Amino acid sequence: MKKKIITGCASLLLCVSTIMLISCVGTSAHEERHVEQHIAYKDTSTTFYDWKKACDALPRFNEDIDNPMKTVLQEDVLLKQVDLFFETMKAQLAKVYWIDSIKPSSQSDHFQAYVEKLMVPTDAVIAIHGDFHGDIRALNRFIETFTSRGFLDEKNPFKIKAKNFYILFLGDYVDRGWYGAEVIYTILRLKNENPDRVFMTRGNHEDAELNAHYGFYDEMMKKFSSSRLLKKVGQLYNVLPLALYLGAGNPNEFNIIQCCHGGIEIGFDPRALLEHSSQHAGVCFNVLMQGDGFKALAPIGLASFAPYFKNGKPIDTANGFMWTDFIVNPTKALALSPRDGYTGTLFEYGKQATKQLLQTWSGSSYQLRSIFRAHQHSDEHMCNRIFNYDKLGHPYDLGVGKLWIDGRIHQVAPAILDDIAVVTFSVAPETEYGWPFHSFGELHVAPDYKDWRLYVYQQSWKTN
Ligand SMILES: [Mn+2]
Repeated sequence: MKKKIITGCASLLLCVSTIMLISCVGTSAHEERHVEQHIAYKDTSTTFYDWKKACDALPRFNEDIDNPMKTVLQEDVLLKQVDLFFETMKAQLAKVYWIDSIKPSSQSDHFQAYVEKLMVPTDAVIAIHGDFHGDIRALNRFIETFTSRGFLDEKNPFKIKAKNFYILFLGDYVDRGWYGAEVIYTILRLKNENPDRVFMTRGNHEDAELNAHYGFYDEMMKKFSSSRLLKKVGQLYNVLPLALYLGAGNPNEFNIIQCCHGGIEIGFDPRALLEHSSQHAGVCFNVLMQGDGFKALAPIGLASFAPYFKNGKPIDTANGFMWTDFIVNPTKALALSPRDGYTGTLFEYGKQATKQLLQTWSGSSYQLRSIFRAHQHSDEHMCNRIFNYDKLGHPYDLGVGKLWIDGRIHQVAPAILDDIAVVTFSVAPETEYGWPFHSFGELHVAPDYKDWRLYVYQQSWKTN
């Protein structure tokens, strides 16, 4: 396979494999000589290396038209990992400061709309991945990459080794690919091993109704012949936050990025959450739902969208974080979304509206800088930014879409975030989308926002 290195690498510390294409990485990996002894789970003594080997032996996506939905997972192994996750979340949610005292349950049959704010150290490194859609190979490569970088424990790559390292998954773990169960299992191994460092936001495919139409329901029934697991996985979805506001800086002057699957929740005013002094705070969504984001858009002439927002709530609640898209064309401010047939429950946000809302939702002690998200993989203009090369062979946006930087397209890696309001991570390659790249990010925060950097790993990929 072809090996290519994007220009502008200050130093190339490693290649994860000979096919890994990396635009990376200036700082050295954090070394810790003391390696803790891994205590194996009672039920899952499988090491990452055994697990990866077993997954590698499974059929590739679209390799075999009569794929029998093979798995190397046993039902009880996955089930125990899900149960362990509920215990993990029980302890985790108890540690969060809840604005207005309403706290989500650690296991629920009902949709729980909540968001969290997490302050990380100013030297934190955050590995970020967009939609997996059942691509287990992509997830295992992601783990291998950060093991090679020294952030994960080489003895047990499910365990984070570096003090300053975090992992963030942006949702859509299942559907559209063959290995949703394996992806969930692997993500849970990471979360259960590192409860304070691994975060997963909820994508629009973390939904039973979508799973019934886009493959995960069939996958689970064929692999495990049981609806018991599906019920538990549904309860798992309900425990995932809709967004994680990730902050760094000093208490009087810090920067925040909003991390979620889709984008903007127009009725949600995050200021009370973001201003709160707690390092890790949360709020159940309806508590702040009275904030009318359209009022903030009135000064830029977008009050005409206000009729879609009634009685203090959008017509259809709690879907903007999971579903919305952004308009690549920098001259368009706001539009109705084709995803809901232009009925006004969803919007596409342009440069003007997005920047206005980020500014409105900033406070005296912090700036809300950017939205880190995934989700937009059918839109021609966004895909063009993420995946395509220009006539000279330069990638437009280095595998991660950055809006709006038209004057700086083809920028040298790593990305200086500066005034980039929306960062879109791509979907893993072995899915129905069939995208030719695997890419993901490594965010380095800093005391000053001008020093934040986004490194992008990009690997050319062929599914067959
Ligand atoms: Mn999505």
